[in-house]
Amino acid sequence: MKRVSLALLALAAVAPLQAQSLLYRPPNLGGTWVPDAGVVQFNFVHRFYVAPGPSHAVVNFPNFTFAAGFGHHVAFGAQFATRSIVGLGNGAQSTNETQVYGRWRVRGAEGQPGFAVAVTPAYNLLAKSVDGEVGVDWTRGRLTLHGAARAMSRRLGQSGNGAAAFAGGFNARLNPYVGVSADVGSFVSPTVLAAWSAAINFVIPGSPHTFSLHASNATSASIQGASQGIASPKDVLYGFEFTIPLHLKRFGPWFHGSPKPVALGAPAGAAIAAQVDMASMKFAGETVTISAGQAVRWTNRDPLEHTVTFDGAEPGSPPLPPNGSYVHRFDKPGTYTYHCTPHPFMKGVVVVK
Ligand SMILES: [Cu+2]
Repeated sequence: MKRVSLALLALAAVAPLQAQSLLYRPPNLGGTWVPDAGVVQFNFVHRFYVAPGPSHAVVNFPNFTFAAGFGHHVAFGAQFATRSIVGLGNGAQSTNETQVYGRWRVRGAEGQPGFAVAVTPAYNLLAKSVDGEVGVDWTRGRLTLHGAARAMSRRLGQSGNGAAAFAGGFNARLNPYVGVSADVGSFVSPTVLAAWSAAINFVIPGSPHTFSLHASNATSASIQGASQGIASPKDVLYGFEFTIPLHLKRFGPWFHGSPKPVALGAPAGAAIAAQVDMASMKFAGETVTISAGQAVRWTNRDPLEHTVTFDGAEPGSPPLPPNGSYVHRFDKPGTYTYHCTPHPFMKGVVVVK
């Protein structure tokens, strides 16, 4: 079915490359990253280690980020981690961490030279903590530097005290498709192991996707999770991130068709002297006046079929589909009344002088 295939095309990533590129963000910094308006960003981070000994079991640390751009440089989103270090501290009932957040990029734009600043208020459901981050980045040529200041009302595992953390990092772009990045983030006091990461980042050519291969010791991407590293049982996790922007307008045909214009009638040499829209089950402009030899164009703006059917002998239109138009030339002076066959209460008049 055509509408489904359009959506599949969107998922098959034929959209042009836009923002939200890992060439402009290291693995553990949200930075000033805001999806464009009408874009839902889905980022998938997967980290793991292989347990030593006879088992060689793979222990996984998946992370998901969903965020939607609402325009005006504002986004709302959520992050989910199923084996978060935030959940390993005292007082945690679970390792399933959810952080909901908003982000407003106050100035700057991704990939543009100069400074960008974003504020990120958040709530960490696992820590029951109101968190926040101010992120700053500075781009010049191939280099982007990042800094972040973080605050939490209830740091998990530390007797419920508030806490502050700082983070910094960089991206260096080797060419338009490949870059390297690294970052470090740490609580101020009491200190635990700082979080760090190092990555090689790729733009997948001809697609809106970016991809990174990285090493890190952070188990989640939340404000708290990106401020501390895991020390045991393994102090290095390897993994990747994959970014998927979904452009909602590509799914438009699922919700409201936008049929192609269809032109009917249109006798040769007809000068169109009046336009009549068929909208909201009415002929807009019930009476139009033209001269003999001129034409009227009717355009159907409704999502259902209408006709232009004359009450006299004048030939009328076939059913006009949504977005269809019909042109009819009037050669003789007179008053031509007409209606819509499926909706006889829709009436109009053409006066030809
Ligand atoms: Cu009608």
